[in-house]
Amino acid sequence: MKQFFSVRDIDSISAIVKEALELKANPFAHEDLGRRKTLGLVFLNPSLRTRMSTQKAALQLGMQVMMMNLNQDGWALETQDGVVMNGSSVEHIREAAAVMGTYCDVLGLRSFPGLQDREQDYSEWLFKKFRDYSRKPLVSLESATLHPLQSLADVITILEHQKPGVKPKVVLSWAPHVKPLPQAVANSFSEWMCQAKKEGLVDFVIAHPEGYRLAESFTTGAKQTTDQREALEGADFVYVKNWSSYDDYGGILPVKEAWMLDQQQLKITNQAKVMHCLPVRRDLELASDILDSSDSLVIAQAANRVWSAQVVLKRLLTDLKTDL
Ligand code: SN0
Repeated sequence: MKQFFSVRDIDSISAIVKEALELKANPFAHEDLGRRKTLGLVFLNPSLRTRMSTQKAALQLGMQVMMMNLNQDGWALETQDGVVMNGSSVEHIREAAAVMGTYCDVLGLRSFPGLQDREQDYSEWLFKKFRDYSRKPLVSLESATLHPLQSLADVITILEHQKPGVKPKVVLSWAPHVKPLPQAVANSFSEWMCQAKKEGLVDFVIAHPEGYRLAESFTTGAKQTTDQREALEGADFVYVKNWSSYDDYGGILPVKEAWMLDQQQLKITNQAKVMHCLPVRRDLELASDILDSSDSLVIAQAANRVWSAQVVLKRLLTDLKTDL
């Protein structure tokens, strides 16, 4: 593996989940693989789970880890070419990424979308520039359009908690929010679920209000509906997540129906387990009585972030070794 940006960077979901569960059973089995290798985690936006789980995963592989909150601690970054830097930006991404590439063997980058210009965000220009200028294998710690480490942890959690012998019905259900959030978590979950469906592992439905459809490139193969009730019927897993509009890009549109999942709606499901990537706003996105019940998998999901990061780092490190 040379980068981890999307589901397209892996061959088989069942194979990578199996490998992740082997690491979960035996976290220190490869503690020498990352010896004398350095991981640099670069953040342009806040993070709790990604930061801590990826660091823990790297340490368990014997790596050294450096963190950089580039927006807070670094020089003001210029990301555009052809700019005379006589304003507030101090350092160009060309030099900043290249320098960090000389210090690190593997890099990770978190960068949210601006949510102003859809084409620009969906071109993933920042991730690509950082990858190209750093000249090192790059892991997405959530980019403008995708969050693959989260989705891998989500698939691990679903396959661990599924009822034996039945193909689970998984529903991605839009939730209300007060702020325009990226589509990244939803796009990414959908992309991974569509691939899991192809591998015969799950059935997958997306439920969202009018105006909230996701980009087609990430939803091919998914059933989509604006009827939340219909989607929830017989569901085994409900993944709750807000995203802003893709069509009315970055917008928050008026929604008449009550989309926040609560115990009442859960009754239509097949005793579904409820998922959310966190952070979650209680009683806005998801009812606190669900979060506080045994129906919630949110902590198990967050715990599995370690194994999703560790399997990805393990594969990147293995390829570094074979390059030598
Ligand atoms: C991010 C998102 O992409 O939805 C990160 C999720 C892992 N979530 C937020 O920015 C939440 C912000 C808020 O104010 O609730």
